[in-house]
Amino acid sequence: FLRSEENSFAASKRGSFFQEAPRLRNQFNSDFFLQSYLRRSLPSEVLQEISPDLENFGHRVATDIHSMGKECELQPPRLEYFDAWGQRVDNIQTCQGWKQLHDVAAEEGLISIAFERKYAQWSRLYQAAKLFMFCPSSGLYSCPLAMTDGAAKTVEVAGLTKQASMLQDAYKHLISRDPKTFWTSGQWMTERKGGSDVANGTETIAVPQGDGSTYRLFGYKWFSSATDADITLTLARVQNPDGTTQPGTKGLTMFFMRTRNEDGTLNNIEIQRLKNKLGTRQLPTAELLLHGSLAHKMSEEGRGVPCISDMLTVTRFHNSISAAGIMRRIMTLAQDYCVRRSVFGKLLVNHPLHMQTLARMEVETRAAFLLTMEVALLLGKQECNVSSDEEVHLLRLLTPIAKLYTAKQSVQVTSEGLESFGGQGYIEDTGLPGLMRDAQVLPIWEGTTNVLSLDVLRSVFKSEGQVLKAFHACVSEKLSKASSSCPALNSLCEQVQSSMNSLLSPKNHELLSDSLPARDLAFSLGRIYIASLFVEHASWKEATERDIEAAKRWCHQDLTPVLTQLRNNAYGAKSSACDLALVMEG
Ligand code: UCC
Ligand code: FAD
Repeated sequence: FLRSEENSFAASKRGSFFQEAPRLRNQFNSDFFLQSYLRRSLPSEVLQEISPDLENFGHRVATDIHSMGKECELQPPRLEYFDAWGQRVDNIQTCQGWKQLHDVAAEEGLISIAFERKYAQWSRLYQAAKLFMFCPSSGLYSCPLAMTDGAAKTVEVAGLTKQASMLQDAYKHLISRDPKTFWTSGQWMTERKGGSDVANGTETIAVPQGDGSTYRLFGYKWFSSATDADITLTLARVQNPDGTTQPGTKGLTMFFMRTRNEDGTLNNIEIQRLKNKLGTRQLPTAELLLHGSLAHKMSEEGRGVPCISDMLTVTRFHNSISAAGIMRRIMTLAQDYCVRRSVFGKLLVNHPLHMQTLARMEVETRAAFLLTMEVALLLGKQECNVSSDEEVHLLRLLTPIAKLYTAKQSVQVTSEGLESFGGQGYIEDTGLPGLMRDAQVLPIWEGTTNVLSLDVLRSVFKSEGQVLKAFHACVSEKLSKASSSCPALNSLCEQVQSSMNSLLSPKNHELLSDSLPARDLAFSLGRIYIASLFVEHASWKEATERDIEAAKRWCHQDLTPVLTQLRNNAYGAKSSACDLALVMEG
């Protein structure tokens, strides 16, 4: 036997090698791409003014905010149905970290920045940069914030000028920087019969109280993520005097509701149960019974869906920010890990095959970031009334495209990211699996991939093709500017232009008349637009060789999968029948 001091696996010792964990550094200072993008996109005086805040926040999301988020993961919400004396209370117990994140959100201006508009049309980009760093550390507090932002926007658009002081008051709370007065909002749309098909799925009825504005709601909301919110926007069918309601989308009206009464009790809401979910466990997602909840009509009768669409635009934008943020986070950790982990005699960073894998993730991450920030710029312009008609159309088209594209990327990149840590990537205590579980919801909520692909078609039809004209004009302009300022990009720009021209050629208009190609079309539009953003960035005066390389790599993939499928006859009736047969075989 070896003497115990020579045996490194004696009971009192656990071996001498311990792998260093990946380190999370300041998420602003260490993000080269974020910094260079902001330098290019913001006026220098704006950047100079907001940089100290971004730097400070980049530090916080890697330190104290990160700890709060971790606590939310480790101590998920619990539902207490009854108090000690048997009274039904339906209290959602959340951890200290969750409560602190509420205060952080107010103090850091995560909502207010967008509405104060101190930096005019760049305010949304400033907000997006903060949220991008925040969401992977936020313990999913980013979710109620998305809905709060969406509610503030909807109240601003629908109510501030003409409606009651109640809405003006709510607006002040939603955009407050004071934690004591800051409110969050929910968005209660989904019912048992339908989350996508809200028009046919909504069973909730609104019984008028006789004053033309207040109603009592009766129904069952099947998913409510911000159950501990102060207010919510929701849909219901107004009951006619004879007890009937109008079916379909024309029967839906949007309502504003306080979740609690003045005395703190719930507004005739019973929390039936918390959902047991794959991820997003930090969130108190619940099923709610509304049994006479007092609500205020906010839209015109029958205009609920178009009215709540203002909220959807903002929450879908947040979804894209979260997707891009989660991708950046796993990338940054994988990048750090590859200089700490040695395998087969050398560090991971010295294994070209490993670096090829990470480089592919990096290109996807940059792509998601560029597309999301483009939406931020367009939204900021629209809100400051400085958009051209073309930019308004573009915002309408790119919002669903960015949501559906980045959500799918985030699932793929977080999965690859976990693998880049080997077995450790699968271990809960590292905090890594949570990123993947949380990413998996991004393509589902706020409209699934197919539903958003159909929304892309909706935007085309509704604008009589103007959104595609705007798309073509904007991409062409970016390409032509890029190739004249950076000749090295000429052939790349020509290639993208030609892909876009083929895609949007009149002979392909049939693609827009059917739902079957909708998904591939949306992905094609997404890839082409991202290509134009890559070359735009690569042609900037401070661009690096890596920016040009990233643009090339992006453009060398199939930019128009819809045309590839078209050539393969994938959208004919025969192919459709085969789809059915393949899926249902046996
Ligand atoms: O999932 C949810 C919350 C999760 C947590 C949030 C986290 C956020 C990110 C944070 C990350 C950490 S809340 C539930 C979300 N639910 C959805 O997204 C619903 C998905 N389904 C759809 O989007 C459908 O397409 C519907 C419900 C919009 C379809 O409704 P309709 O009524 O059947 O559709 P119609 O008939 O085509 O449209 C009715 C009207 C039309 O206007 P008018 O009447 O003027 O012609 C449409 O143009 O609504 C208009 N409209 C829109 N307008 C429909 N969609 C839009 C749109 N996107 N933008 C503008
Ligand atoms: P379905 O509509 O039944 O979809 C099933 C499948 O059919 C999907 O793959 C979909 O893409 C596909 N599909 C649907 N329609 C079409 C079509 N026309 N053509 C082709 N394919 C189609 N909702 C809220 O209102 N508030 C919340 O706070 C909220 N929080 C949530 C939190 C979590 C964690 C989750 C998972 C969901 C939450 N939701 C919330 C609900 C969410 O928005 C819905 O689940 C989502 O919109 C999908 O609706 P559904 O579940 O009814 O699926």
